Amino acid sequence: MKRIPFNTGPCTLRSMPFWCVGNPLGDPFGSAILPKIDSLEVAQLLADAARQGLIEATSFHDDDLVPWNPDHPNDDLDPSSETSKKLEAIRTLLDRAGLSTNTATCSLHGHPLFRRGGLTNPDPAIRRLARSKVERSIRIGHRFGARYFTYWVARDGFEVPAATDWKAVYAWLAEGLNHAHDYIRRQRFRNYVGGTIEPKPNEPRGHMFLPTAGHAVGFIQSCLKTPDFWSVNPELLQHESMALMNGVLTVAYLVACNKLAFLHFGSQIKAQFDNDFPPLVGPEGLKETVFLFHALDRLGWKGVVEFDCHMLRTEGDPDHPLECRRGFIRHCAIALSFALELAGRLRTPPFIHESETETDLLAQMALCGVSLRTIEARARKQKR
Ligand code: XLS
Ligand code: MG
Repeated sequence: MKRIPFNTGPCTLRSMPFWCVGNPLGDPFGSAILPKIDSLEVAQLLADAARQGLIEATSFHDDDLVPWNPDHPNDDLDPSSETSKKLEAIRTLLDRAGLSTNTATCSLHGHPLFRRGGLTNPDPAIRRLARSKVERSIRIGHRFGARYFTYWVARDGFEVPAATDWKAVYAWLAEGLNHAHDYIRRQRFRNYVGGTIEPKPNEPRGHMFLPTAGHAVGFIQSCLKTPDFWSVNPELLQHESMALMNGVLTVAYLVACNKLAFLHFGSQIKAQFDNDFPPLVGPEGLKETVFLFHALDRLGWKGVVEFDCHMLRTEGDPDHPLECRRGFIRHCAIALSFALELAGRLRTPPFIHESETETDLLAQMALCGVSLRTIEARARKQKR
């Protein structure tokens, strides 16, 4: 299989997380299409993709790798536990394929115990449990040499404003994130270059407490003890588009604030609930995606592009659950290279024309490999 070039422009490393490859393609109105596969099988698919030159890194939630039992929150510390053995087996597979770990994140969304949130759960016992699950995720991330610890806002939000303790929620959130930072420092886990916040505006019903990149930066600067430790990983186009934000502006803003850690990358129909289309797939988003990479290039930002999307439900093949997942990884890699290639075409001036309309049209012509001269020549020919 041909290697796919990627290391042009802003992208230094491509990461494909466990949760994207393992995803069984259920949605609120339809059950899973693919059988769930074991984390070792996912690791094997990722390792194969790395050998084929499609990705260089991965990421995971704790639960993507090993199950969590609230009665044994420190099982990973016992080298003879099933958890430790499984983690080591996965690590060996990834190491042998040369895959590094971009970020470790804690699943505070899946387990029914967290149905009223994780770090902002109104029950202090559940908040404590959430913090201990964060600690375990941080330890797992350390084992894999993860560069970041990520907090995705997940179910920390509200469905009923009247039932929300507005005086407390942001203090709880700050307490939880400060705790994550302190734990990393106390344990002297030097693999972590920092923590990231991944904002998201809503889930099918709830509003989330950190809806956009702007909210996340404001929270980091004003409410957290160590603002320098924290930055943001926006999910583009998805999460910002859900709130009708523009991804180009989001990355430019985050770079200006020195808060862009890495990208979560996929595609999205504006104002819909999280589509998680693969990059460039679906009915819209091409222009925004290309201009987003173009902006990053002009700003001189370089970093990890992490896919965060799912294959189309129509492409889930229950009879070939591994093959269709391989295809999905390859499509993501192709889409990223395609977007970078198109963004590279925009580098050629002239761009800043007196007319903004002309600037936009010329930029898009450069993108599509069409020149004004060809269009005018064709028009002249038709007249004759
Ligand atoms: C969901 C999020 C999630 C995070 C990882 O919408 O994108 O997948 O990125 O916790
Ligand atoms: Mg994401």
